[in-house]
Amino acid sequence: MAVVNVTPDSFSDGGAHLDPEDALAAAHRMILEGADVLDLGAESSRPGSDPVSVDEELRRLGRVLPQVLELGAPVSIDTTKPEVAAWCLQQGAHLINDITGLGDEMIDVARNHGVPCIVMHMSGRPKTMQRGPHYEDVVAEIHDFLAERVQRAEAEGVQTVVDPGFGFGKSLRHNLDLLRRLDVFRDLGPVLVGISRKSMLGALTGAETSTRLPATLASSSLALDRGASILRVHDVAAHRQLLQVHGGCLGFELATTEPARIHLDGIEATLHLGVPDEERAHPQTITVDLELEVSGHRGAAATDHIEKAVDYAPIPDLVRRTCAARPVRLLERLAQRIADEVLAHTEASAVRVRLHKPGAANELGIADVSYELNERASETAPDPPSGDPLPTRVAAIALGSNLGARRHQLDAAVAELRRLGIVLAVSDWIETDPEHGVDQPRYLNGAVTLRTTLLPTELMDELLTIERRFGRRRSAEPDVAATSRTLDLDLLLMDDLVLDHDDLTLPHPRMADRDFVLGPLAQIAPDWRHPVLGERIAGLRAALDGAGRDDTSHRTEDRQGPN
Ligand code: HH2
Repeated sequence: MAVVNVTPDSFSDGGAHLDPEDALAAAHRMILEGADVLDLGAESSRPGSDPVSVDEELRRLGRVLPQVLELGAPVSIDTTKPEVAAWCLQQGAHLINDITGLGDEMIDVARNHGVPCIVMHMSGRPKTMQRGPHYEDVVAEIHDFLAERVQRAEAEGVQTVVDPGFGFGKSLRHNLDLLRRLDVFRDLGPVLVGISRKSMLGALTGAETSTRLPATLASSSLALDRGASILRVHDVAAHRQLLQVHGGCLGFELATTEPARIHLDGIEATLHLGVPDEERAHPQTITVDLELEVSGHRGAAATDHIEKAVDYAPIPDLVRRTCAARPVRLLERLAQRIADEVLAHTEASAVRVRLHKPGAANELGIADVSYELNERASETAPDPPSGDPLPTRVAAIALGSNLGARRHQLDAAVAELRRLGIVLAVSDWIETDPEHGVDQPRYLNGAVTLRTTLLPTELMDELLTIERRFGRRRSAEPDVAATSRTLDLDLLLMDDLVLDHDDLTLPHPRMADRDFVLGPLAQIAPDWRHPVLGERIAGLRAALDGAGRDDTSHRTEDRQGPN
């Protein structure tokens, strides 16, 4: 769980995210770094802090919550006020984090919206809580308090996560007792721990708030060992690494000596196959069965986290593309190509490829001829890779965004494009006015050239998937077409291909009229010739300039890093 404080006075990052754009950028960065939940708070609870009014808390949250929700990650609201929680849940927030131990009114709000709650223990209130805190048995007393609140919430059908509340009305000794005996709380359900950068770490190490990451990681690791399920942290990337080591270690404990096997049976692929030329001239369909030997499953077995599982979803497409890439005479050669591609593009340590060619030998009374090949990665991954490489094409892609954390969305989209091939060049991000003077926020635009083995329609599908991941809805409806967008990706050119399919036209039909497309593209591919107009991109740009483009609407926003 990543902390996003839109406060001027939080103890660890006071004011850093008060500006909505900064908060949004931080939230987006944390999601990319691997945060599962964002905890959005607008009232500091540091010792000695003053409470804020409902109106002020709502004002701070209202400036960021809708945009943060659009990022698509679950959002928790760190608030003590039922009115604030209710408003945020109406907007679409997903859970409540109440540091005051979930009063009955807050339980009602959670029940009415059907959301879970984090119930935290605090002794007193932030203003005075650190003045001589006292317990007979800190662990037992806090356990009893949380048990009572959990029972009350459960009676109303509200799910809970418990949190002993490190630093909230506790001395260093109390905090350390709670951490050492954290496993006591596990009978109450999932346990959340928020020690990140807190003063108990300063008391132990003498480190200032901003340099407490090593101490935080040590405490997070202890908490995980004692059964914590959720870590509330400021430094997401560092904790992602910590969890990877933790999960890997657990997985190693669970490891068996045998690798796991994944079977993908019945992948149908169309290709030109056969020894006689006339047989190869016609497309035919074969069936491919794969068995992959993998060892990367252990993290998934240990943690139940999807991102630790072996991702087999792209493999059928890889097989189909390999089959379709070029004609082949023998099943033996085709099986070798498939094995090479699968081993090069997956973490499999070995692959068994079985090819079925139904009806191949009907005249011999054989219904199905199959050929099987076993390859291990070490044997089949010579450097450079064996086999003929898949053919590649260079694509030009336009990027645009006028909603949310524009820069970060565009940077993240470029990172996604790198998964699809080799990004050859990235233009500057250029700020532009919306097309046709539509009343919308201004855009950031740019362009990328990408070398890829994907076919044009496959690349187009990937671009649409990336857009959807960033929350973009495409529609033929004019009002939707004219709405703002978190991310817009347009396939402009692919080599010198000219296509006019139902769902894809190349070159992009309106690229030559759009300065926000030609401007960035002319920076990175000035000599690329438009395959229909026959003119260089730089020439098309100059022609638009001549037609009276409004230069004042453009300014260079930022230079991309090394490509
Ligand atoms: N700690 C803080 C705030 N909210 N919620 C839970 N459930 N558990 C915690 O330990 C916890 C919390 C304090 O940290 P931070 O938000 O960084 O500072 P501030 O309260 O000063 O904004």
